[in-house]
Amino acid sequence: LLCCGWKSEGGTTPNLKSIVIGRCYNYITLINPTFRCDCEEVWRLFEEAVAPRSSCSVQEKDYQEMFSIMPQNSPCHQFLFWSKTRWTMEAYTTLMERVHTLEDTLVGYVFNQLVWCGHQQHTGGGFDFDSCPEWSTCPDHPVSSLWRQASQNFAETACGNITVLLNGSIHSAFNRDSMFGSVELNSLNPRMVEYVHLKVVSNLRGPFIESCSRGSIVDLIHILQTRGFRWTCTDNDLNLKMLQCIRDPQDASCQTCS
Ligand code: ZNA
Repeated sequence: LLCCGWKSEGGTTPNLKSIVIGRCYNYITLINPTFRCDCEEVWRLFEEAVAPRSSCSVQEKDYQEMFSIMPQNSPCHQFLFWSKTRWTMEAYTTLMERVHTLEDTLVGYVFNQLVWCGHQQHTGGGFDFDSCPEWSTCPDHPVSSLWRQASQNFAETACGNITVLLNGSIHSAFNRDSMFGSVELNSLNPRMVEYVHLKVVSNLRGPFIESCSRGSIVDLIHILQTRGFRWTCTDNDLNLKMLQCIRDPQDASCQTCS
């Protein structure tokens, strides 16, 4: 549509095929060289799941074949879950060793932040690079379906100590409609998980809306307790605060060591 100007937004990510295959090779070559995977086959099975279907009708099961060649068996190190805290998650995982997120698995790494969908009406095949529907307007959205399946697989294998990063500057920090609230929490196994460590992180200048003792996080703690998880909850994790202060050293709350 446009050459060399601003990209049009909202459709399938441009160069999707090159990005998917390239990230896959990057993962198996440089990030996790012990991992075996046929990256061309990943693309083929992905395209086969998405392209023939209209943009609101790709279900988790349609990705089944692709998932079968992308095993998600992570060793039992520190699993990290997050909801509405992408920046914090990225900063935290960059600096902390042995913290494992869905984005560290092959499928999470390959599809992180990509957008894709088939054409809306008929099914002549191919991807729609001009526009894709919002998640909220279709339950069988091709992107959310893939993440639901990936998130379920990831949470089912979670073991040991797991950490959950939640956003204290919003209402419903724990949202039953989010991936964490609707998929991951239900897939955690209390017999495999030692402790659930909740960390609530608010913007330095607020607003300070939810905390370990306020709002939806209280409900989350109640659910964890009922399901037999051991848990802790921290409102002002010093490591997270320091990361925020590296980004924003001028903030008044970063002028003292507290
Ligand atoms: N890496 C990703 O692109 C991605 C990762 C996308 C969706 C889910 N995940 C998993 S689920 C992630 O590893 C976390 O463990 C889980 C967080 O999901 P959440 O609780 O729903 O939290 P969130 O912050 O609302 O969503 C996470 C990411 O999903 C966002 O950063 C967006 O990239 C994407 N997303 C969520 N809702 C929408 C959306 N993208 C487009 N439209 C939406 N309505």
